Amino acid sequence: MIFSKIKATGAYVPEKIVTNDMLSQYVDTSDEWIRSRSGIERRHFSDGENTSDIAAKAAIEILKNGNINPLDIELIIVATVSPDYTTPSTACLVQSKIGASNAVAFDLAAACSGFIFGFSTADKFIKSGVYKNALIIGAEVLSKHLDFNDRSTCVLFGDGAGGVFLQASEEECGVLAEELGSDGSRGMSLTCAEKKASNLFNQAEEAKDSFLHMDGRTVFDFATRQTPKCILRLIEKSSISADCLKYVIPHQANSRIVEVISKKTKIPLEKFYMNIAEYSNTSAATIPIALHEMMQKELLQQGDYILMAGFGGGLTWGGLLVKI
Ligand code: 4VN
Repeated sequence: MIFSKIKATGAYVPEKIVTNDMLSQYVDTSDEWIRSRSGIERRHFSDGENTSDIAAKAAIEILKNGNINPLDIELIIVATVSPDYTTPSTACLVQSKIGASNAVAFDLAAACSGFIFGFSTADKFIKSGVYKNALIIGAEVLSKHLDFNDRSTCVLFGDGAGGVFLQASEEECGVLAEELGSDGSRGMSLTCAEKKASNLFNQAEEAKDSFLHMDGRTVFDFATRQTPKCILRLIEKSSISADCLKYVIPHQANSRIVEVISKKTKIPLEKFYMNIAEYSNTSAATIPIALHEMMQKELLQQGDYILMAGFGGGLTWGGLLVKI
């Protein structure tokens, strides 16, 4: 049996830090409001770099950390809902920027679950023997889609990129169990950049804007109901008990949601890694940025079991139980 081992991790966030206080000079909000309702203290905003630029910087960091030659990369998946273009894909732009000319590259759109869906997809390519390795990156420049007149949403999101390099391995490691799901019927509660069907013969009215719109209540309720179920099912499916988990890495959407998930799953809050204070919600990038930070802090060692859980736009959810 072939497994997909995490050979290296990496991340990159734009240098520009925007604190809650800085934001409240432009938006009718306050540090107190943002901090108490979401756990966010600051976020990083692009100063002109686009999604492929920050994704490529994260990729270069991953290659450096794993001492990997870009020409050896066989598959590149970029999970993003804020691509530079519809085509070329962000993954193709990254391929070119890092010189991975032997790789096949494509984007995957699953919003906040994108990194989990991408990791799962790459794992199947590796387990089937089709590819021996894969670079999976979650990258978003959400600041370009924020409506700074919508104070309930624009304070919650930021920019960043992170990822992993997976390699075929004979030892039991990588994805040991997974639980992915979608509910398109509730998809309209989180939308970004609608494109209307309009042409010479059928002139639909233009889409109003390309902003990220969120019905926070609905998405919040979804996350607090669906994510605990997903985590409990995932643990049940696997042969690993919750006590054996070193850490849970949840999508960093809101620290209060994580408190609910902890209560409902009876997994102690201390096991949930959180860094939303620093980066806010970077959608597909939150989980790989957190994973890389944990590796750098040496919070994770070979053989440790972790559970990663994404949930959000689509609506989608996905959990992976991974052995480092
Ligand atoms: C998952 C979730 C969220 C999300 C939804 C709502 C929300 C985050 C609404 C109420 C507000 C505080 C903030 Cl749960 C977003 C995504 C997208 O990645 C995924 N915060 N809030 C308040 O308290 O009034």
